[in-house]
Amino acid sequence: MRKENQDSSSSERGIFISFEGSEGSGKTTQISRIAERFEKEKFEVVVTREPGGTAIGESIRHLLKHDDSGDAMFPETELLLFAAARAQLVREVIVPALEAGKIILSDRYLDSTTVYQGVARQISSEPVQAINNFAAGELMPDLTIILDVPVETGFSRVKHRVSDLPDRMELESVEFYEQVRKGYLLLAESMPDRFVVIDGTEPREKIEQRIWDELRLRFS
Ligand code: T5A
Repeated sequence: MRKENQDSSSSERGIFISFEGSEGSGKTTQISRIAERFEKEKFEVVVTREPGGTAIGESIRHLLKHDDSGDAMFPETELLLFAAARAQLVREVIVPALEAGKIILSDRYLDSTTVYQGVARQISSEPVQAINNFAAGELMPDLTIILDVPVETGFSRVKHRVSDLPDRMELESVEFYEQVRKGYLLLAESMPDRFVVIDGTEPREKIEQRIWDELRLRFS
């Protein structure tokens, strides 16, 4: 785990892996497959998601995605709500699990804010970074997997979902999601040590194997 002031000599600490990508890129699908793989190897795994993963975070998720009042939400409010959900998740779930030596698989983390609120909503990077760091308490993932798919592919996958209406974020334009995709790829390019970009258009099994190979390589 990369954390300010961490005791790097401890062999007990877990591993924190986040999954990123736009809607329908296959994060949830791969997280559940990778969790199963870890469990087969007798690791303790904690799967979580953003926004959400705690009672407070799930309430904020509802507000951000489904509540009618969301229609009047300003980008700055949105940024702070995502950060608030994260602040709770980090302290209530992620840090304790890491300290207990578990593997954390998180469906999104602070890079989502950098890309969605920073790049796509065009909030300037200074407040976005400062708020991200404050909420996360400087806790960064050991590895971030980006599942990259063309916007149309993600849209068509999400459209075929059994669930009913699109949520507030899913009503955004194609251009917005083009920015999201571009934002992720630029971020990965700027921090190749932490990020791995995987082609999310491949069959599920192939992507799973690619992720597993990467995890074995990095964390043997
Ligand atoms: N957000 C979030 C911000 O703006 N800022 C932030 O800081 C944070 C944390 C979260 C929303 O909030 C935004 C981003 C989002 O708009 P969410 O419901 O959690 O909302 O949305 P997503 O994380 O995008 O979840 P999705 O369910 O839409 O996408 P996934 O999890 O990437 O995709 P998944 O696995 O559910 O798969 C979608 C469909 O595709 C199929 C699956 O079976 C499923 O039907 N599929 C494949 N089909 C073909 N080939 C493959 N390889 C496939 N993999 C999966």
